[in-house]
Amino acid sequence: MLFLNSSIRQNNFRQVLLTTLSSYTFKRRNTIFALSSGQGKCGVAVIRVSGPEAGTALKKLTAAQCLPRPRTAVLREIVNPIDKEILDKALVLWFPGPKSFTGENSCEFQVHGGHAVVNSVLSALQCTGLRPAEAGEFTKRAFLNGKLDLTEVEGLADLIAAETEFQRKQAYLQSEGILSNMYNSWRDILIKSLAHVEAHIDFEETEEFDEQILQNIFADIRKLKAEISRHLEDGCKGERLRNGVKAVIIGETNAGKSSFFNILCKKPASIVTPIEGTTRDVIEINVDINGYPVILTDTAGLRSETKDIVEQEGIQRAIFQINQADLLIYMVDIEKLLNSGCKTVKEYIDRINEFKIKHSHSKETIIILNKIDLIHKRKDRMSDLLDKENCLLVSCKDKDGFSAVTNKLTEKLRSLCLNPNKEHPSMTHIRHRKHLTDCLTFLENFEEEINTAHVVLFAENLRQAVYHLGQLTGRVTNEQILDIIFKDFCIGK
Ligand SMILES: Nc1nc2c(ncn2[C@@H]2O[C@H](COP(=O)(O)OP(=O)(O)OP(=O)(O)O)[C@@H](O)[C@H]2O)c(=O)[nH]1
Ligand SMILES: [Mg+2]
Repeated sequence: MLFLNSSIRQNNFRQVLLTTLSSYTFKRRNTIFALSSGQGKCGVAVIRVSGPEAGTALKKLTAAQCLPRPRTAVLREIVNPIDKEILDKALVLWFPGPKSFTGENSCEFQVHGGHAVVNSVLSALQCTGLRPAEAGEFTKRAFLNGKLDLTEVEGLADLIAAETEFQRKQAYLQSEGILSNMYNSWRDILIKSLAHVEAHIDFEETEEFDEQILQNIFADIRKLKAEISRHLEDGCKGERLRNGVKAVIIGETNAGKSSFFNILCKKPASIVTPIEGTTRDVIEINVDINGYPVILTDTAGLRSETKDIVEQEGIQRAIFQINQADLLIYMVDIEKLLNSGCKTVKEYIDRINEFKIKHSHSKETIIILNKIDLIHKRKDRMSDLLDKENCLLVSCKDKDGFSAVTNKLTEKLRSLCLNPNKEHPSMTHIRHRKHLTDCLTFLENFEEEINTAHVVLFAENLRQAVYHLGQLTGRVTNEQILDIIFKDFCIGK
């Protein structure tokens, strides 16, 4: 029978202890409070309290001898504990730890949402010796008390920040532990393998060791390595969905880029004039297209003949944007196309692409032929010219052809982002990619060592791989990493 080797146990214990000690600072024993609903006038505002004194504070502010039933909303008068003046009548809730969001004793006041009411209750809480919470402190306590791991914390932050339906869906799944479950199952495989290898080291000289066990470990690690590699090769879809797809509108001057941009943004964000070279700066607006987040970008028209140095700078910026883009929207003035004598749209685009835009061929591209209102009589000529798969005909003037544009954009966005699902969760942060890549490197080293039969090196590589997976979920961590993750939360969460 194999037992966890003592050095693994010591290592794990040390990691847990270090994490715990650094977390249980004096600050953490304080009871904290904050307005958890948004700032500003509203119907109901939620004030949250967490820490050992939460129950006492609740009793003082409700002038009550005993606490309400756990997790049951009750209507109470809220008083100033010093002069007993009634501040408001509110719903209050009592959440004894560990069955609370933070894992600590907590309570909630659902007061009327005016500035004066909220401020008076916050001041009353401060009078009882509580201190205002820092940004993300409730969630940090939930993490430190083992209620959430780091990927769940990140999911929660993303859920609060989510602006589109698919961002919400992805963030919700992550906050519910879909990534943690997968990473923890991988970590379990590694820990089991490490335990066996360590046992092999311990018993090798004194006992007969079953070689088959090592062979099974090699097979498990090979399988896990393939699984992690597959997960890493997701084309950054989860990260793109979280951050927004960068869609850059490019093309010649006067093609109608800014007109098109304004229609998709539903506001006149970019200046439109008949003068060539109107747009110079890069203009970005976040838009929601059928649940996908898009960073829509308008750019200066591409032309080489300009002597205007401001426009030249604008063109350089446009080229920079093209290289950053996930999706290019190429605008063409259809009248110019028909007058060009080109046989296909592609030939026309290649001809005007004097800027030899790098990588553009490898990027997802939609070609928009604009100003069809000007060529109605010549429409019959169009069918020979068009690459029907990739060209869309629109008129920004008449707002014609835009439902096809939305459909095409949605189709492209679906392939650029993941449609979040439980079966194949995607990484959403660059941090995940880094730790998984480091983990994989040690698994690759492990495989390379197989032929050398250096069992001590097997163990060291597995230990490092476990360490990097631990960093991913926060089983192994340090204050610096925590500060980076929690600083993005608002106060009261
Ligand atoms: N007839 C017609 N005119 C259009 C259409 N779309 C845009 N225009 C006009 O074309 C001119 C140029 O439009 P913009 O949207 O500023 O073009 P742009 O590509 O952003 O131009 P630059 O910023 O100079 O590169 C303006 O006078 C628009 O009103 C269209 O569908 N039909
Ligand atoms: Mg423009």
